[in-house]
Amino acid sequence: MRNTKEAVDALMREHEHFLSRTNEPEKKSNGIYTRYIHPILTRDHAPIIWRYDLNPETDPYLMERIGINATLNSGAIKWQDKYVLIVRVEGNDRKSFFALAESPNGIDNFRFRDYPVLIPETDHPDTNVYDMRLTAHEDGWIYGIFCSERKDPDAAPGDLSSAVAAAGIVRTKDLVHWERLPDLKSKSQQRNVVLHPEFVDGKYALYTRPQDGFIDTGSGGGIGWALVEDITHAEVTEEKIIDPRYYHTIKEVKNGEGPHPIKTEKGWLHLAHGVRACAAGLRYVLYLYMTSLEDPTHVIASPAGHFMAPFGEERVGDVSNALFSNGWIADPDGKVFIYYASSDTRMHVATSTIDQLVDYCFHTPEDGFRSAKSVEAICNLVNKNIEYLHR
Ligand code: M1P
Repeated sequence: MRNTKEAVDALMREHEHFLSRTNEPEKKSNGIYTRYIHPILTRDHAPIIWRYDLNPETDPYLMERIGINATLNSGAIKWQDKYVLIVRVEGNDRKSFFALAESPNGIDNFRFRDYPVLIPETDHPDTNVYDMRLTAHEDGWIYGIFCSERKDPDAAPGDLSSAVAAAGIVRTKDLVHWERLPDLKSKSQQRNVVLHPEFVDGKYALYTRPQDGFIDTGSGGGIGWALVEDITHAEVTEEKIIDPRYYHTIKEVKNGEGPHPIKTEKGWLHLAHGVRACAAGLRYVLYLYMTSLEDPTHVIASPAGHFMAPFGEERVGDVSNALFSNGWIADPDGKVFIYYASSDTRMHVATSTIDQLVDYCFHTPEDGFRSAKSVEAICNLVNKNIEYLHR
C-alpha cells in the first residue's frame, strides 16, 4: 500500500471505528460474574502513531515500523471518574513496557494515551518490566509495584535464558510523573509483589511471592506477607506465608497475589492466580480468598478451585491456557470490574459485585483435598436441594 493522504485517513478512520466499538455482556453467566463478548484491549488497540511512520517520505509503503505483540497483565485504578489501566504492552521485540489506557465506563472505548509511561531506571537498569499492581495508599501516594527482570549474572556461559526477578517500585500523584524508588530487597527472587492499601502496625505491608528461581518457586511456599518500615528503602526481613500451595489443587505449582485486596465489611477480598502443571504445560487460573480485617494475614474464607479459568478463545495465545489478573476496580455502588488477561495476549473485563464475590467466598465449599470429599460436598448440596424441593 502506498503512503498517501487517503491511505492514512482510512487507517485512522478504521482504527477510530474499532476503538469506539461497544462491548456487550455475554448472555450466559454462572451467577458469580459476567464476561463480555469482546476483549477490551488487544495489540490492535495500540495507537497508530506508535506503529506507523506517517510521513510518506520516510515510510512510502505505510508499513508498521514498530510492531506491538500483546496487551496483557494490567494494573487498574479509578482516576478522575475514568477506569484506568496501566497495561503491560509487549512489543514484537519481546520487551514489555507500561502504557496507560482509559475508558469512560470500564468495559469498552479504552484508549491509550499518546506516549507510553516513562518509568525511570535505577543504576542497575531493568531488561524487562511488567505486571504492575497499583495501590492508592493511605499515605497519599499511588504506588506501582512491578516485576523487574534482569539477566542472571551467575548463569553458565551460553545460558541466555536464566534471569532474576525482583520487585521494582514507583510512585506517582498524577499517573503522569513517576518517581522510581529502590527495588525491594529480598533474600529470594520476587514476582507478584503487591502493596496493601493501609498501614498495618504503622508499617507498609506487602504481599510477596518468594521464589528460588526465575520460573520455579521451589521452596517458596505460596503467597507471603512482609512488613516494611520505609517504602523508600523497602526490605523483606521477615516473611510469612499466608496462602500456601497444596498438592493436587489449582495452586500446586505456584500462586501469586493479583491486585491489592478490596476492603469489605466481612473481610479483605483477594484475587490471585494459581498454577498447576499438566501434559500441555502450565495452566493459570484465577481464584478468590478472604482475610480478616483485624488480622490481614489470617485467611477466613478459601473457596475450592478456580473462580475463573480460560474459556473458549481465551485458551489460546502466546502462553496458552492462562488467565492472569493484577487489576480490579470496585465502584462505590459495589460493582466490581475484574480486568484479566488471557493467554498472555489480550485484556478482558468481567463484572460482578462485592456482595456476590463475598457470598461466593463464604459459601463455596472449601477444598477437601480428596475426591471423596468433593463427592461429599456434592451430596450435601443434593440433600439440601431435595429437601428444599419437597418442602
Ligand atoms: O505466563 C504466565 C504468567 O507467568 C508469570 O507468572 P508467575 O510468576 O506466577 O509464574 C508472569 O511472568 C506473568 O507475567 C505471566 O502472565
